[in-house]
Amino acid sequence: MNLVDTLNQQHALNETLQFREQAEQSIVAEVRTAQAEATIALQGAQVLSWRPVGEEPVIWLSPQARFAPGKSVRGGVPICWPWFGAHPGSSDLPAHGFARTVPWELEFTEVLAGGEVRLVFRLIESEDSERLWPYITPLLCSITVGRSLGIELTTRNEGGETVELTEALHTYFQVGDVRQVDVVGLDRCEYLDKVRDFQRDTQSGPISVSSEVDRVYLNTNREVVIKDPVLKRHIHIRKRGSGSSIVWNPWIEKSRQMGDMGEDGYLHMLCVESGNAFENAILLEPGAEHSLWVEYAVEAAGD
Ligand code: TA6
Repeated sequence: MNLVDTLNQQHALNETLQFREQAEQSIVAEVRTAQAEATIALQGAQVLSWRPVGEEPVIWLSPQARFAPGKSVRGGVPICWPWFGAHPGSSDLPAHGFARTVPWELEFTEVLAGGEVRLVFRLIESEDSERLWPYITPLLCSITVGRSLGIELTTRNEGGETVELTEALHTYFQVGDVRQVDVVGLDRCEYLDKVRDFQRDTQSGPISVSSEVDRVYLNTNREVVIKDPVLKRHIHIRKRGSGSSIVWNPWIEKSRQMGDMGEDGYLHMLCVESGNAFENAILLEPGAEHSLWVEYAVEAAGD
């Protein structure tokens, strides 16, 4: 029996949750309920789509996203772990760690009392991953699909030494036109501006996008809201266990260089990532556990 059949036999929940092959060796879970639809890839436990019933999709996936084993997928909610950004010690190691490009095991699925569907995935360690990260730190990702989308990333340190961890849920949100969007909630927050060689600055008022934006906002646990006048909605981004919020849009030239953003893709996406990066790194002592949690919700809004 192939893996898709095994998954459907062990974890399918009638029409609510089914598994299928999305592309060559890329298996996805399809969630369909009265509240929402979502697609989640087993590689990286990566949410690829989420759409509450009656809404436009909330999570953006590039029309040129490539699905191949070991390759990151442009869009959705890539999990950056156990480091965020460039590897602190070696530039030839993959940016944003390896969690998003390795297979995960589906531990269990359930339908919650409120009708939401919950899936819990566990990262599968390997000799390759242990070479990159020689620590015993099992990683779980719990994804709850309903009118809101909840994601919790839990790292447990089962080794004998303290580990320094950086991480992020690198979420691509779909917007009507990024040039007309305002991002609020980070006013007066300090940030590192990657576009200006990580120069430190302080946010003044809402964030708007009219060129490449790549900022790591530090020491903030605040809720962030994407105000989208084209789609006439606000996307609320709540988080716990996260000291950093990263705002990124590659704009025109960077998109062209990346080659998998699709024609004008940058106009319809905005990353607001919740994580622990730079000085917000997590020092996880032996026996300790750390969870990063987010919840995304959409509210109709005329402005
Ligand atoms: O989170 C923003 C960022 O670090 C940008 O600097 C850009 O590199 C982006 O992530 C995408 O990274 P990726 O490795 O997915 O192409």
